[in-house]
Amino acid sequence: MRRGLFLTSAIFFSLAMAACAGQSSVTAAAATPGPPLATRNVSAVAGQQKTCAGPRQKTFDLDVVETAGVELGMGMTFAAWTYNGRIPGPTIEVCQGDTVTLRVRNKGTTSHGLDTHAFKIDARHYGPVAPGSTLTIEKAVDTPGVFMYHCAAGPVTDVHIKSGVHGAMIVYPRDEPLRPAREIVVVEDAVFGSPDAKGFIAGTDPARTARNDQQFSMFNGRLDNEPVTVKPGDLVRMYFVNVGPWTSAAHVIGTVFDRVYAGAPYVQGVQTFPVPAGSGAILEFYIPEAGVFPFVDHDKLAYLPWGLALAFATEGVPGQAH
Ligand SMILES: [Cu+2]
Repeated sequence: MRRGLFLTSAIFFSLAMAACAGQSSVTAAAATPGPPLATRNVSAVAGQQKTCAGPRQKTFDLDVVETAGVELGMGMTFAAWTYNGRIPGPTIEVCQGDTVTLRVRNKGTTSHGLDTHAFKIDARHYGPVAPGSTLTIEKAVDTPGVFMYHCAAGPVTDVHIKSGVHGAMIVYPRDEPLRPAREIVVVEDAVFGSPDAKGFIAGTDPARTARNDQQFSMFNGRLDNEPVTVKPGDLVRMYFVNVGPWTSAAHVIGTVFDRVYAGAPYVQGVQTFPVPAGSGAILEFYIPEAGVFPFVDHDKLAYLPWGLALAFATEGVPGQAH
């Protein structure tokens, strides 16, 4: 069974290693952070400095694509509906004060739209629009943070969001420099359909979305995220969005959040931070010493066998890339 095999995979090995790690503690922040971090599906961010130094008018093109199947890992394939053919959609990076134009081409067979939580705008601008049409939304953004964006499809919006049509949008503060950190984007989402004998999930079951009854939850649209390599002393800044279902109990095993930004002001010294469905938070934590530090949803530990853990691991940990 795939699940059985996965139990012996790197994540669980890493959890065991975390329990017996005995390295000396490192608490100082790295003076110069390493490069930004990435997962299998979500690439590294450009970051605050580069984004805020860019033009104050930023335009993004997104295509709504109803796929024949995207790979999730663990032998699973899901006929997802998506932005740009992927789950989650591309990370949108803008700076406070930018005027942002989103051009959404509906390449699907039914109506789709786009709602970004970063805009303050008449909700009717979010669509949906008919197949073959382009939805254009423009607004200046003035509230920094990490925001969810997702399909807006009228009364069937819930099914569309839970079919994969969602992503993260970062609005960097313009005048408050963020601390040097290793940055990463993590979107928690889920699949609401049953796999056949070949692991193919043909689509979303509306009865299951209505019950918030997921087959499994995922980080960044994958069941097979590999450990992310960090160094002792690194400050990690995670731009986290929870698509749902339910509230995510965001937690890193083996450390305490140093700061959490979910609006202003930030809070300090948090063991587990609640992020409701449809919201986001910027989670900052230090890698306290050599070892393994898995990011989890503490209320969905039942999905650990489905890979719902994103391990941050230092170099040299067995099973970890060097
Ligand atoms: Cu849609």
